[in-house]
Amino acid sequence: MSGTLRVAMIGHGFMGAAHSQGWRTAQRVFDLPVETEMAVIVGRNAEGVADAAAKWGWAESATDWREVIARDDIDLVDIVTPGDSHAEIAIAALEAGKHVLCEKPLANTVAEAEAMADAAARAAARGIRAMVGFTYRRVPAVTFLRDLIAQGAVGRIAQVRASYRQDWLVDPDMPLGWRLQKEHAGSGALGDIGAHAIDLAQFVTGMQLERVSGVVDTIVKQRPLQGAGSGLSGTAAEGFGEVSVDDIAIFTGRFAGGVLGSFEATRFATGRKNALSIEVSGDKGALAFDLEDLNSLRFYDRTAPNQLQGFTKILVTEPEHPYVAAWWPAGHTLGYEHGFSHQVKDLVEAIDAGIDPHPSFAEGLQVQRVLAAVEQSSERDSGWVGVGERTL
Ligand code: SOE
Repeated sequence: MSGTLRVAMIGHGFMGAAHSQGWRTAQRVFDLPVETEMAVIVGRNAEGVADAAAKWGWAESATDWREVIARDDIDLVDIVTPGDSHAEIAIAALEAGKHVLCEKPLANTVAEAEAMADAAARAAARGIRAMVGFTYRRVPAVTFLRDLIAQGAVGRIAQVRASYRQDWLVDPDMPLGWRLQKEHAGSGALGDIGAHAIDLAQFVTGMQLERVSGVVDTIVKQRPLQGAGSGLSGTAAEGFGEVSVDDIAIFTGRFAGGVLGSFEATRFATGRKNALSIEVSGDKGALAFDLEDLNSLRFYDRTAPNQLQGFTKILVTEPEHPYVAAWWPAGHTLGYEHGFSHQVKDLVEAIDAGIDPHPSFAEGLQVQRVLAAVEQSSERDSGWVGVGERTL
């Protein structure tokens, strides 16, 4: 690596915009140990990717990711494509000696995720780092919630509730974008947003899911084909196609140590736009977070005098809170995009320090195993499935 970390980003959809924001802003806000350079953005559509480069601040655009990965003047590859290409690109990049940041879920299947985790382990032995983009870990209120739990604020954990609820599929005219096609996305609400809820629950509690029991369902089975645009912003064209993924996933999970968790991932929660929420209940108190109110936490202190008990809203906007000091004066709020800058900061610092960043590909693989186990439980039509039992 030169004194500068030269980044290539593969993909230029919604996540491309979000990650670009992170690369552009992190180095201006945080005192990073190495400079970062937005060297090249890659996409199949030459015109579209050139526009993205100009708009988001990439020095160059290109259409062939293999050529870009082979370049000596690239140090890190950021993968923001749909899940069906994560494994191929990430493994090739790691083998070419590039650090990798890969969007979630890590892959579309457990087998792919295993191959990626193996490649990351081999690369780590050569000082090459890999990280998966579960960005919500880096919302200051979430990181702070994790810290509070680790410090014992809720005491002994008794129960965990995690859900990620959206409503963009309630509209039957919403076209059949790649997120609704199994061959591109792997699964539906389960992998796209349930993966975030799983990662968050395991991250904040420090406990891993060992068994799950759940059910997935598809409410609208056919949708208009997608015409212009792509992903979440595509428009409908003539004709209909089959939805091959779940719209809703609901499951219970047993963490190591026996604690129970309940999970919900849905794109049919009418009125819930982007509600990722988690609540952890313990014998000393409880902590809750909701992405729709992301600058705060709710804390219930069971050790307080009875007459003072009740959930208290903590504003996570102070310099003592994780990441916050670098931004605005105390009391000023942050939003969705800031997690992407925090992700860049933590990744760059880990690379510079020569340590493996988190969430690692091994952690991404474990989430993938949970997703597969939920699907298997649903296919069996009831009952617990061990995480890791399904290998595909
Ligand atoms: C769409 O469901 C989506 O953009 C997800 O793909 C992201 O992972 C999530 O952060 C927001 O919603």
